[in-house]
Amino acid sequence: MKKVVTLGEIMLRLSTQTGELLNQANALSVHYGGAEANVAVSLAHFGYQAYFVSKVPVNPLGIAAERHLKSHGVHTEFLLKGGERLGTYYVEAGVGNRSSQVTYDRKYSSFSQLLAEEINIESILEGASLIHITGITLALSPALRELILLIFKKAKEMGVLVSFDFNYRAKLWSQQEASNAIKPLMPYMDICFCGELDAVQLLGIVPADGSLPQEERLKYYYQKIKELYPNIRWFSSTFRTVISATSNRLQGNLFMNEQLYQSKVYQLEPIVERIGGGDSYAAGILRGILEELPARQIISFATAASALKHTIQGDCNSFSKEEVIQFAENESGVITR
Ligand code: KDG
Repeated sequence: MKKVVTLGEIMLRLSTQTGELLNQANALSVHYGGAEANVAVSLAHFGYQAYFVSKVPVNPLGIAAERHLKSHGVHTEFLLKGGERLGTYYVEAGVGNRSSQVTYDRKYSSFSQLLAEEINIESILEGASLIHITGITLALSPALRELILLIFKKAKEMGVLVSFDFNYRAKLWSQQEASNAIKPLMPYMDICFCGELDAVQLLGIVPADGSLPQEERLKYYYQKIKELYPNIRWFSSTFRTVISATSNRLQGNLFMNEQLYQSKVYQLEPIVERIGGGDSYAAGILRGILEELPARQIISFATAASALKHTIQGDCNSFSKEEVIQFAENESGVITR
């Protein structure tokens, strides 16, 4: 079983019931989430030894966050204990034409106060096949930005694949701040999850001709980024055509060996929960790359994993590799458990 590592913040998530605003709620439902934690959960369900590196407080919420990870089979040996609090976020469920809203309450969280010297980089990377980080982690502090640069450099020395998902969150930082933080990391990446807006707004790529079909534009952006950073071997993202608040079309895109591969299009209807769809997708791509699958299988598996995530509550996916494969192969788009 291959070792894979993700590093980021795990948060308590409190959400309203559908049809209820946060300022009306008398009860909130509890989930635990965080982009890199969600990826670790998916990878554990796909059969990897997934390690999640983070820091949680010594209190019942820290214990609950660790219990969440362990219940999904994620290894928590590198989960540090201490600091002030567990980051929290609130989700006001969307309905009809009103989309869902996220409110962060994560300042001074144990993870955001983490110092680079608290992490033994060599030991977290020892024996690992891959490390995955997202832009959310970079947004949280200068010390985390410094740590991630050190980790990426060491990973390259140790032959560990480096995966990065832009995951830009406008509520956490400006485009300029994100651009300044992400650009120095680009020369270390092997796998990059980014879309059109990331390419233009964060990497400064000249916008593609808007009259080109979406896939041609994406190909253009990936080629341009690859000219600047030839080290990146895989680029990926999804197209989500928004039909309504409860229905979308989802298609995965993978650019490798100078070619763009696309999955079949899933009609997601009804959508139970969108949060974590991108993380499930990323984990699916990572699994395909680690298994050295052909491009079409990689993209088919990842998009199916993401489509399945939209059918369940919470931030993370708990479908097994076999269930995702069954779903991907089933033309009717139905899964039986
Ligand atoms: O990708 C899903 C994440 O956005 C969610 O789990 C919460 O990590 C999170 C964040 O910072 O928004």
